[in-house]
Amino acid sequence: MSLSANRPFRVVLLIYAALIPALLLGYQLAVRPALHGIGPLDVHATIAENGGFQPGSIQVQVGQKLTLRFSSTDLPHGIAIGPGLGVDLGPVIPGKIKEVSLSFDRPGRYTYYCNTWCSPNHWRMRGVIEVIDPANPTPVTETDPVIAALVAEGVDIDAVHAPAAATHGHAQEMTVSAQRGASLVKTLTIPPELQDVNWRRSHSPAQGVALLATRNPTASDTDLRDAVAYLWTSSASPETLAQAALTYAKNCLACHGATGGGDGFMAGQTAQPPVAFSDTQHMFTMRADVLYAKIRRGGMGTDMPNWGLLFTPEETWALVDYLWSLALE
Ligand code: HEC
Ligand SMILES: [Cu+2]
Repeated sequence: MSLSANRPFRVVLLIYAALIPALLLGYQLAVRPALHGIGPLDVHATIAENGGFQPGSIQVQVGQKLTLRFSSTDLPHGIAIGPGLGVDLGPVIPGKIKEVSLSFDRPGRYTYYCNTWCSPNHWRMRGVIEVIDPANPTPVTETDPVIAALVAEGVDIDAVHAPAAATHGHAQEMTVSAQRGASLVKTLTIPPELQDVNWRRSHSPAQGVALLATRNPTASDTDLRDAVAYLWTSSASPETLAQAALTYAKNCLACHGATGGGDGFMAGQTAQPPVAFSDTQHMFTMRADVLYAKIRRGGMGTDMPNWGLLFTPEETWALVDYLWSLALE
């Protein structure tokens, strides 16, 4: 009995013998650099026309703690940092301060930006956090596989299309009901492609209708369109859509309108009219991967900002799914 009672003690001793050096090493690697953090660093916000954020860029090392203190000298600005950090500090009112501490576990570029419409050039209010790894200083260039695939396929992401206004006021507007489609898909023959999210992302709803028609030759156009509308809006969870709706309201509504009518309060001031996502006929011709690429890259010379520096690929797909819900539900 006394022998076996000794064993747990020895095990505990061994664990401690290994743990203490590990803790010391961990302290050297992780805690010490963090103690020599940056800040609190004051970041002043003014409208883009008066210089935007000062400073406009910050460099930090991997693992280093960065503390930022945002203040505004003119109007309330909304402060968020992305992509993928989940930092949204809400409004910074002149005279008040919002502070945040961050540390990054890998090199890359992050953006602090305003998400409250504050001036005609509001969306240009952006600053860069560059995270470098001193042990591995070559900058990481990440290519987006979705955009690379589009380029390889020869799709012109910047192709100019007829302004949204041209499709308005025409005889009959296309309407669809995804809800009706939900029961139709149970009776129609759905080809495997249409059940594959990757196929749906790289094809337009119009192409979906054409494919569905080959398997269901007696179905009416309305039935085919409603079924496709259901399939195209069925990928995202309600939680994802709710989050995307918030992102849309803060960043896109000003131009594209609350319900995607292309009629936001800034719509009259852009070089080209913002696309109306509620225009079902137009959206039936669009591919999700092209919408994704346009959101991430923006439109050259059209005043459509680029959002690839603010949102993760997942957040961008969620926005695309939200646009489908505006177009097809
Ligand atoms: C400053 C105004 C403005 C803001 C803000 C804006 N957009 Fe746009 N957007 C435009 C304009 C203008 C176009 C039309 C570009 C063109 O004609 O190719 C456009 C085009 C697009 C397109 C291409 C649609 C198509 O059918 O070709 C997508 C997708 C899009 N915007 C999504 C978004 C999302 C998502 C947001 C918010 C994260 C956003 N936009 C914010 C102005 C804006
Ligand atoms: Cu702003």
